[in-house]
Amino acid sequence: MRSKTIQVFHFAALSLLLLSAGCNGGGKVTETSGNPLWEGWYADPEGVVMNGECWIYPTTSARYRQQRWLDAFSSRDLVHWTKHERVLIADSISWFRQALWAPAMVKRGDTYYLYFAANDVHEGEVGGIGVATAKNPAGPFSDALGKPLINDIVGGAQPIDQFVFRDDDGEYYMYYGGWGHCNVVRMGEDLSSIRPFPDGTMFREITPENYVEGPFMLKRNGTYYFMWSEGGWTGPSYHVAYAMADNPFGPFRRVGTILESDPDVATGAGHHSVIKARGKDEYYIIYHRRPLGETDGNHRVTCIDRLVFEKDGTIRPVKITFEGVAKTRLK
Ligand code: FUB
Repeated sequence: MRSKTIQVFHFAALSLLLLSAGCNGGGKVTETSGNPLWEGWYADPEGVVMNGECWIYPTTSARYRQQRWLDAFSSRDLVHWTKHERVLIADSISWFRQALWAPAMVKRGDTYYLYFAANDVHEGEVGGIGVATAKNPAGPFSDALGKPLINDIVGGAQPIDQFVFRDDDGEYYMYYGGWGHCNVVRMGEDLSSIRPFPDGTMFREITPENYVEGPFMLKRNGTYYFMWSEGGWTGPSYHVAYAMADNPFGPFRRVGTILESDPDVATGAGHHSVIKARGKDEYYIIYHRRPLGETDGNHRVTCIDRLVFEKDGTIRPVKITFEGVAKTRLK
């Protein structure tokens, strides 16, 4: 089944357009994305720039049994977004029971690899991290293996919340883990298997202090920035912290918090990803948060704001906004 593309109406952007009219002093209206980026409950957003577009793959934030598909969203400028419905559906995953979570995306050549977690797996059950492939970022994605890529619980890490990072030497590493433990594995040539590290081990635990879930890795000016979510995702205390290292395996010593609730804007800001603007040292953090007054754990919306590096290489705590970001060109 081909996924259907529909234009997303920008209710937040439009209202902010009116609010911000004339704010640049030249009488010209500054158009921003608005936050949330679109209507609907969506969490754990993986933002990735491909072919000059930003694609966001979020979790459908609903009860576990209702989490049976993934939608995606694309934009050329971070302001106008197109929704691509059901790029991956549970019916195409033979081992699926419930809880399709936290996608991660890699494009290599003309193939798109969509990593997902399914089943909220526990010891002795079938589930964990799977991989689906397609020739189009909007799918339809097909389960590549017919079984999980990582099913076992290694070192206490629930196999969920995977993020795949490509290092400058061409190696791909997958960081993953819930239940307060994070592992890194080395991806095989086919990006659908894992292979041993040079020392023969398959899994390395890299859990930093306070880590809960949602790992993300970014390399900038030779420094590895490892980021993760802390607290409980159903509550207001959920937030993001980071560490810096000179290699992809750490040790990752916690530097500080970079994303958290703002009592005037939203609560439970976490489970994020980061993208970079074209040709500039400008970064954007894509994350979910809970609107003020909402208490349902699944009432999470996807947002974007600027992520700024200080001159000394540390990360400035993010100011979460209702405005979101202005138009930008992407790489
Ligand atoms: O949406 C399901 C789960 O919520 C994710 O896997 C967690 O990281 C949390 O954000």
